Parts: sequence; C-alpha cells; structure tokens
Amino acid sequence: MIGVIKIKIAILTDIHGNSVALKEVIKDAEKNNVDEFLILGDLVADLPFGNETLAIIKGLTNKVLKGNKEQYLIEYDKEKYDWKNIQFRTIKFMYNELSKENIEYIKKLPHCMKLEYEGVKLLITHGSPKSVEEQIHQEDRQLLNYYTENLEEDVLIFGHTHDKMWYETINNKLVINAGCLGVCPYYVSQAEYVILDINNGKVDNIDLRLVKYDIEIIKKKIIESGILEEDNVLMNLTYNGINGNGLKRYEFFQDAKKLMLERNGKWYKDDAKGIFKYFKLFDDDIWISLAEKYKNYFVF
Ligand SMILES: [Mn+2]
Repeated sequence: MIGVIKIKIAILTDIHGNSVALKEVIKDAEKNNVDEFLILGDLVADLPFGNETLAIIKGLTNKVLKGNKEQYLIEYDKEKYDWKNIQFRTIKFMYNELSKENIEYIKKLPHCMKLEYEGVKLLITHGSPKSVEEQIHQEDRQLLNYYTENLEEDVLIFGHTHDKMWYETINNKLVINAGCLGVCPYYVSQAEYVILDINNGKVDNIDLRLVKYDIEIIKKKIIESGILEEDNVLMNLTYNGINGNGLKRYEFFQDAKKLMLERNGKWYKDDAKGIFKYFKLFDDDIWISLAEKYKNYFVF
C-alpha cells in the first residue's frame, strides 16, 4: 500500500541582507515541520549583513534564485564602475563587503527554477518569468493573464514587488506572491514568508506567515558595519521601512522621481549600460536636498 505523501515547503523571498529576520523565519519554519526551503532572490543588499545572510542560505538549501539586487552586483563585478554618485556608494559598499567566494556564488544563481513535488509542478522566479526586474502586482490583470494562460506548471511563485503576500487562482493556475522577508514595509519589524502544503499530489494549504524579529539588533549591526559613513540616507530609508515609517521611504522616492522628471523628462539618470540598465540613479543634488527635507524621520 502506498502511503499519503505530504510535503511542506517554505518560500522565502526578498531577504535583502536581513540575517536577523531570516534566522527567526527559519526557526518558525522548523517549528512548523517544513521539509524544504525555496529562496526567490534579493538575498543581499539594502542591509549590510551580506556574508552572514549568504552563509545561512547556503546551509539551508540549494534551491536559490537571484534577484535584481544580485544582478546589480553581478553587473558591478564586470565593470567595477568608478561612479561618484552618492546613491551608488551603497551598492559599492554591498559589493565590497561580500567575500570573493560569495560573489562567485551569486554569479551562478539562476533566474527561474522548475520544480516538481509529487506531481505538482512549480515555476519559481524573483520578478517574472521574463525578467528579475519586472514587477507583477495583483492588480496587473493583463500581465497575470499573460503569464498564466500558457503556463506549463501548476503553480507560479514570485516576489520582488514587496506587496503584502497574496495568492489567487488564475486560468486554473495557482499564483503566489510570497511578499518580503527582510524589508517588509507594512509592519514594524516583521517578516513575511509562505508555507505551501502539498498533500497527495495537490496543494492543500497555503499559509501566509508573519514572524517578529528584534530591530534593535539590526540597528546595532548597521552602526557597526560602517555603512553610515558611506551613505546614511539609503540606510535611514531602509531602517524606516522596517520600523513603521515605510510611507516616508515611499514619499522620498516619489519626490525624487518627480524632481528628476521635471528636470530631465525622465525619472532617473540616463546611463543605460551595464549596471545602470538596472540600478536607477537620481542626481546628487536632488538626493541631498531630499535628505535634508526628510531628516526629521531619520534615525541615524
Ligand atoms: Mn527585487
């Protein structure tokens, strides 16, 4: 007699270097008897604890994808741009903090992965099946229709948008956005991740989980990392994002885009080669003036 086969899969996306949140999520997943971890990219960059984060990930699973943040670092590795823009200092810092071995590790990560568990076929990606950068929001009905109508697999899973976790059946396919683990802007120091239960050849439960972590540890680690001497603006915006002030982070970027658009007719600096195809920069003076405008919301 063949027994009923059950498997529990934890889906983690958009860790962004938050090793503190990652450790808490792993504890929660293990308490819930998870058999397998899938990690959907944006492993590092935003918070400067990249090597620690990658050490945990490597010990957890080899089912790991790259995100747009890894793509920035891969592009930077090719050219080693001597770029003076203030906003770029963060990406340079994140690159320089990673070990050579970890740079080689992220260079080998795939953009998509096809998996099969007891007859249930999954396609996992960071942004979309086409690109690490494309965003799929739940209101983008045309895009969702496009990616599900000819989908070979039963389930499409992604992250990248930092929208609240959601799932929906579209064209008979299960679509899951696994939210954001490391810099989730909707809660104070809480991480999102998803547990998928596959039972006897069917998905029979989807658990959207929220896990608390200690933001004071992160604050201390940010100060120790030295990144604040490079660019305290982006780090303040990131910290605000996980500390209940996510809206200010959003407003800052909306202001910056508006000012760039007024000045250049385009919301970012036009250097469409290498890393700058992906990593969008604002003019330094706009960045500095907004840092001044928002300084009352800054912690560092
Ligand atoms: Mn992303």
